[in-house]
Amino acid sequence: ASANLLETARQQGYLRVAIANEPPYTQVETDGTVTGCEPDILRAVAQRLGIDDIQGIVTPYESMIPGLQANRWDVIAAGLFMKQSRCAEVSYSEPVIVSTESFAVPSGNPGKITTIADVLANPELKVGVIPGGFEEGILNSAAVPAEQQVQVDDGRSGVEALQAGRCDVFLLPTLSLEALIEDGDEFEVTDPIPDAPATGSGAAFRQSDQSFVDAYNTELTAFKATDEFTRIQEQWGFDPAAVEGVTAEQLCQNE
Ligand code: 6CS
Repeated sequence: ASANLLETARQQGYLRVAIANEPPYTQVETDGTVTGCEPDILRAVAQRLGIDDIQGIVTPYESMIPGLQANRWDVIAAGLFMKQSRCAEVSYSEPVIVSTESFAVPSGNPGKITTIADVLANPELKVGVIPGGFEEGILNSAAVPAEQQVQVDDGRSGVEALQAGRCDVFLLPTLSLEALIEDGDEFEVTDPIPDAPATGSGAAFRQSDQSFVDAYNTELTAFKATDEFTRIQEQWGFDPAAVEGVTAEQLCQNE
């Protein structure tokens, strides 16, 4: 860990951030600019702390916490949803996003899959999931057998797995699926899954950088009260009201 992340980042002019390139949570522009709801909020709060910019590194979800611990980046801002095991390993800021999970299913949803219980009730049904992702944890907590889980690298690979018939449904955040699946496609996105936990995320730092996290939270609280915070949420299709009054402590109870 850096002796003093705030001083180092101010001097070098940026924070190194792990992202996923999964719109609308995270997105890399063709010119390399890192954007999406969480990076845009991270950049704004970092600037309030006197850090000019952020520098993004695209990495799989399962590598984000190991890479943070190995000092390959300073922060994760990827919609890395809070839960007990992750909160034991990193220090999260207060949440900036509260969102939902859905299934991508064949149009018309012939299998009538709308809940995790539906998946559990049909041992033949194969569900696409990203390894190490929050969705894999939802399936494991519900004791969905490993044989029913098909691992896919990222959102795009999940849609390809559906198209190739390697899985029957694909579990991912609602808004990520909506960004991947065009209207009138052969697939559609279900309503938010009622028996999946609330998905909340904020920036994740090394626990040794707790003094940075404290300073970050002070500026984040002030930023949340601005029109700019609302504008960023709405630009990316998130509901700014969903995170109001929700704390990291609450979201860290998720299994
Ligand atoms: O927290 C996670 O692991 C999940 N978050 C997002 C925004 N997409 C997929 C990933 O598995």
